[in-house]
Amino acid sequence: MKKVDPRPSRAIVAAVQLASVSDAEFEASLIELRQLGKTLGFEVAGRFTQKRARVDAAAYFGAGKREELRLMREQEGAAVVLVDHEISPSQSHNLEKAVGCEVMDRTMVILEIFHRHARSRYARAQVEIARLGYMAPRLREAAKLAGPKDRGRSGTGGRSGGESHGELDRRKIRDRIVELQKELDGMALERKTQRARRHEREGLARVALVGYTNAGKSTLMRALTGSEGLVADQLFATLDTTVRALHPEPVPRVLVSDTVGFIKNLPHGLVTSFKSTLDEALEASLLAHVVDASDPAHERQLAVTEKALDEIGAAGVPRLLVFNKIDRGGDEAALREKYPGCIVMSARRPQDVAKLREAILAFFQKRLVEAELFLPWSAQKLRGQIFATCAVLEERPDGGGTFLRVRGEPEVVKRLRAQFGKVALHPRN
Ligand SMILES: Nc1nc2c(ncn2[C@@H]2O[C@H](COP(=O)(O)OP(=O)(O)OP(=O)(O)O)[C@@H](O)[C@H]2O)c(=O)[nH]1
Ligand SMILES: [Mg+2]
Repeated sequence: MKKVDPRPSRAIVAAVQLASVSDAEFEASLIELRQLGKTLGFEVAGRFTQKRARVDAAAYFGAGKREELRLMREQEGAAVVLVDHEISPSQSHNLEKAVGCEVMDRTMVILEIFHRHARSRYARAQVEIARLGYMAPRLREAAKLAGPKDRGRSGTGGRSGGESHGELDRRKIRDRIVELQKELDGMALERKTQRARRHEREGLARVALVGYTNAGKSTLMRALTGSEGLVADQLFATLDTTVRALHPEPVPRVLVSDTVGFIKNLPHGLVTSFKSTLDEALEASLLAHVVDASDPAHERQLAVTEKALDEIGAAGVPRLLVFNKIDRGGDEAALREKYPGCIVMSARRPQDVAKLREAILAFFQKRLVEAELFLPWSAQKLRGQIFATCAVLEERPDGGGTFLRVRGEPEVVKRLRAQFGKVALHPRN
């Protein structure tokens, strides 16, 4: 059996600081890359930076710096260099040659995390498409660098005569992407039907927890719903949207969804998967935007999240701004002044979670409407549905059935009326 080395591989984080990037921004980004590296299981052994007007076209760092980086990585015994930019296949190849170890750019690091954390069939397919899209041009580059020698080399099998290794791989990638996309389209349809059914069953009051990665969304989800979602001090612990009812349950119920986190410079291929994963969140009537108040970079993180929300079409959805982790740091008074109406809290304090719950409930209570419905004896089996989706304020027998005075989401009340028409249900006023 192969022995697994228990020691984590060592990595160096490396970046060129462009003239347009402030020191603070540059630092925050490197710290984030370090966290991304840790999430992948690397022990980050050092950092290496260079100021430049633009990155070196051939190998990202200039020639002298490449040599310095090689020495540093040898001294540190690092097995990989993590680069804080998306670099081209040839830059990556040349840099690897110069420093003598594997180079992963920011995009590849994020893709790898997504790959490892994807659980559902849906998330897996999304991430695989993004990875294939990233790999395709790199394979082309590798084939070019390998030159004509590569032609005719065996190993892949099933290759038709005259086709080079690289061409074959590219064709396979294209086919696989088409196949995956078909699978995804099917799943998307299925999810849509499921969502519609759930709406019918459970009503429409829905709040989505959104925000930068590691802000504490899943922790709040657990605290608000009493569920056991995955919480981890990692970036992108959550990749799938999960939905649970607020617990203890108010009437009508409120559903809470936990969503994938945002990050700056999200790889292009993943933007699409974010969109579909977030579709569910977009159907929420309220977005609780969770921000890590203790992170010195929280303002930038907040801005990245807001921009991403705009891009996926959520600009118009009402927001509740939630500054979390205040027990770890952050200036509560300054936050309250700068963001009126925000909630400043710690997911670790039950009384704070209760306050968040109240704020969410208050939002939904405001929207509720009251209606009177008449339910004939012949339609009593619908009682369950009414009780599940509305608060029943009064109930009295009346002639051939029951009058119910209910309070519920406007859409739910409207649907109850439309669904059963005047025969089974008579709304009054
Ligand atoms: N001190 C402190 N730590 C917190 C608080 N809320 C969450 N955490 C910790 O922060 C880390 C990230 O929490 P998660 O709930 O996984 O964050 P997330 O937003 O779901 O992250 P992703 O799924 O990666 O996007 C975990 O280690 C939590 O225990 C808080 O209020 N105070
Ligand atoms: Mg999470």
